[in-house]
Amino acid sequence: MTSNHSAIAPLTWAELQALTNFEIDLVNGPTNPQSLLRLFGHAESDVRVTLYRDHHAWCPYCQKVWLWLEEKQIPYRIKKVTMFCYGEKESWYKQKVPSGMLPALEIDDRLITESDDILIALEEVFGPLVFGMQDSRVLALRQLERMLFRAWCSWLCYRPIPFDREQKNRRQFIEVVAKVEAALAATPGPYFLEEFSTADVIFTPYVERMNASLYYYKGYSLREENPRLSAWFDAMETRPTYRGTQSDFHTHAHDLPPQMGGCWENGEPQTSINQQRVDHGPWFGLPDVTYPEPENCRQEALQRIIKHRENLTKVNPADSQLFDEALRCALTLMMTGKVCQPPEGADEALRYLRDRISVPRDMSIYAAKHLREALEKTAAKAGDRQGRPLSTRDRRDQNPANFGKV
Ligand SMILES: N[C@@H](CCC(=O)N[C@@H](CS)C(=O)NCC(=O)O)C(=O)O
Repeated sequence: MTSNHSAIAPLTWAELQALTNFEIDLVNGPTNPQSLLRLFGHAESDVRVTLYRDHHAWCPYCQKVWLWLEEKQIPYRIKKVTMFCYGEKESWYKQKVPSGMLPALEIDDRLITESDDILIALEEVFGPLVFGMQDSRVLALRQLERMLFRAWCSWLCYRPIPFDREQKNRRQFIEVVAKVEAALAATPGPYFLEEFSTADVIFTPYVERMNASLYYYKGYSLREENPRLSAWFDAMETRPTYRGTQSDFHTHAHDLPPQMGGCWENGEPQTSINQQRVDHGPWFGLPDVTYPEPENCRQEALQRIIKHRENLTKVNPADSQLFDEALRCALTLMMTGKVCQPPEGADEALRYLRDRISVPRDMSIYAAKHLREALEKTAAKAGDRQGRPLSTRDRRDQNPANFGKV
């Protein structure tokens, strides 16, 4: 393997470490996927709730319960479980929940499954999140959310045969979106009811996944084409709770196919443009986020890579030394703006990682954008080979067993 060193050598790991002091308080600080205990200033002895959710911080039904607990600031523990498409389900969890389905929640010694039942049980003990799950207006909105979900699945996940089915599915989805726009317009603020409430929590997981998947597979920008939904997304992004759970287009576009049993792209020119953008950048400016970028997101990305660099090296198909040097080139660029010539083969190695950054599991949305950009710019200096393609059947390449399971 030959190396084509330029005048600027990549920083060493020690030099890189000196450039970040990113740290958050996992127990009492902002919402984030790494926490295993959340106290919100309470004592540990106050904890009555355990949430069982996926390692990957991807499961939409888990996001719903997660967001609710964070909004209500209920002290809770988190136990992480592997989803089938990422790896082996833990046997201790199968003993507790034989179906292996997530989320599950314990309040004191009572085990509850099914996300809506979980929210109802939580309300019984801790009170509603402004409006309760059984409130007549929330019930109507819950039905609307399921209607939107079904219209989305019909459009995204079923093969469009006969050929006019695609247009029909699109029309049907847009008709339901019009009902959602009308529901949002029925109150003066940006949320579904007079103030942020459980109704917004109910819509969050799938509206986020719809925004990503329809942009990528259908060339349709839900957030940009619908003013009320756009204002709703903006309002959600003012909430640190939502920011902590928020994913990006790349993660959703490539995690949905194995979960949904396939996503059908419509082959339209706008779809190809959007796919190119989500997969190859530029990632800044995509309608997956609009709040102003926090100052320390490069430091966050660097800290997360440093923490997992040995595991990242082990799972990368490239030679370890090559990957180590290539990665330091990318991180040097991200932190200093200085370009280093990466070793030969860095294009495949770095793009392998670029395609496997999972948001929010690995880092927050802006940190991931900076990292993807630095990996891509550095890879481009080595060549145009892409990394091993992502499977649409499973995501065992993301097996949490390879990452110390946190
Ligand atoms: N109706 C259930 C649906 C839960 C569900 O479908 N969970 C999926 C993840 S999104 C699951 O646990 N699948 C098993 C697995 O992937 O391991 C609820 O609302 O909680």
